[in-house]
Amino acid sequence: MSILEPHLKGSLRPDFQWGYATAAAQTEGAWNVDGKGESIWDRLGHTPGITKDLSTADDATRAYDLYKEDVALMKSYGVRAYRFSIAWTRIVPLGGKDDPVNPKGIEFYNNLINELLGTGITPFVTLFHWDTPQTLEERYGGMLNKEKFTADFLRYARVCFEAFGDRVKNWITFNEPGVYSLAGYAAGVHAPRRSSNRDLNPEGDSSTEPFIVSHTELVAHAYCVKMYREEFKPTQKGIIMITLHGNNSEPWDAEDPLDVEAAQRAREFEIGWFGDPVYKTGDYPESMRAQLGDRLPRFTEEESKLVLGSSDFYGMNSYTTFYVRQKKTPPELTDHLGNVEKLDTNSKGVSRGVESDTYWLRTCSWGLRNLLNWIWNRYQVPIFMTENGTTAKGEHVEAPPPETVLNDTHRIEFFNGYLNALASAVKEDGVDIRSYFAWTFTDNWEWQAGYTDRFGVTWIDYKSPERKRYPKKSATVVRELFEHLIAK
Ligand code: PNW
Repeated sequence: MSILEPHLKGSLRPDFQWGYATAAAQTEGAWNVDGKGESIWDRLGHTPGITKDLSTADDATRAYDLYKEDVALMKSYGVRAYRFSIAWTRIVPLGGKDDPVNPKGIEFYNNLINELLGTGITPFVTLFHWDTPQTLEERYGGMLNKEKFTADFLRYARVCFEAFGDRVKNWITFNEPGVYSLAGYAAGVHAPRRSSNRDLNPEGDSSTEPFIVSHTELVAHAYCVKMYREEFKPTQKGIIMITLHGNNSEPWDAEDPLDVEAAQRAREFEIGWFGDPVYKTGDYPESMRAQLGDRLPRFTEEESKLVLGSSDFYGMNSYTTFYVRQKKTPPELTDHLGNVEKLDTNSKGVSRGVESDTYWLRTCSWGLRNLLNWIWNRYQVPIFMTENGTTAKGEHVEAPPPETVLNDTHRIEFFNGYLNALASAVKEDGVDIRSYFAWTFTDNWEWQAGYTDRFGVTWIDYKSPERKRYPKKSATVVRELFEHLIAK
């Protein structure tokens, strides 16, 4: 059941945008249909023994074929907006600036956008949600090559602005540059699977590459925004931003100044890494430079000027909170967290929250409110929440899913807690929040975890050819919450 707090009624602005977020590689399927090229996630999925359930995203939820049904279902969920990503390899199959554009790819997103607008749903479009063209990875190492990658990305973005910008007014350049670089180049578990761990990856260097790749993302983002603002915004009049990941960090022992400092440093390593260059200083946080030295790239003067102020709003993805304890040993070369441990309980034994079906994710709604305040105080930029949600245990069952699965109380409690925390941050703390996209619309392909992590408010029967969709109760609860929280 939804928890409608009387004192929070109408606390969100009347034009507050809400809906669900998805990504192309996790939902579309049709991986090689209608001229689509191969992405690094297609390659990963097709490499034997890599994904947790040995699955591929070849068909995923079949959102490419079923987009009309999906838009209708979303409409029935009451959404005002939908955040999806464009697959670069559908638009430019080989990825490069001189490679041909695929008209079938343009046609698909035109159809999707028109279907949404015709239904009264506002599209929020992400240009890059991790699916780098495989060809670019092979040609020059993808994002390890800043100059070449930026040029290719700009051309792809230009094609998108030209084709869709008459109707798309909300753009997101990169989704979570930090998760892309940390999971792909530090841990080496996401595509393109590089790290210093030779048991896992034949190539890579976790002590340098994550920082190089993130630098490329920031610079490519900034040039993309410059292009949009100069060439498209005057006529198209849209907004453009980057979406940053960031979980909340709290001190393990709130009375220990070292842990208090450690929690602050953890937030700087995770969030300030991108937030400071874009919204605050045009450079990386001092704490990162102090620990990483020359392994952290330096912005040229031109880059720094371009990056600072390059995002109209703060695009924010956040899921959970960790307790953070200062490490007593000097930082290792492969450390990217700020020399801290991230723990499930604090010094008093209090848990960071109820477990989900995803190892890193626990429910902690007060943590979201703290983090919203931290971001607002540090950057003073209005926030668009672009992702937040959870998995729930016990949803891996045979179809048809029983009532106990569709009545997804864990997810319902998550959304009740987080949305009331968000509304409290707006109403009581004065944080300026403009949107909320729940992750996610339907269960989907959770990257290397395959289909094992079900984040959807819609349960999917992966065994049925039509990937039959079953609404979970949380879809209704989210709607009721927003009907209550948004001012009329
Ligand atoms: C996001 N973490 O990734 C992505 O944008 C989505 O594509 C993904 O499906 C979703 O969250 C759920 O995982 C994250 O470890 C991955 O904190 C990991 C973390 C956060 C976000």
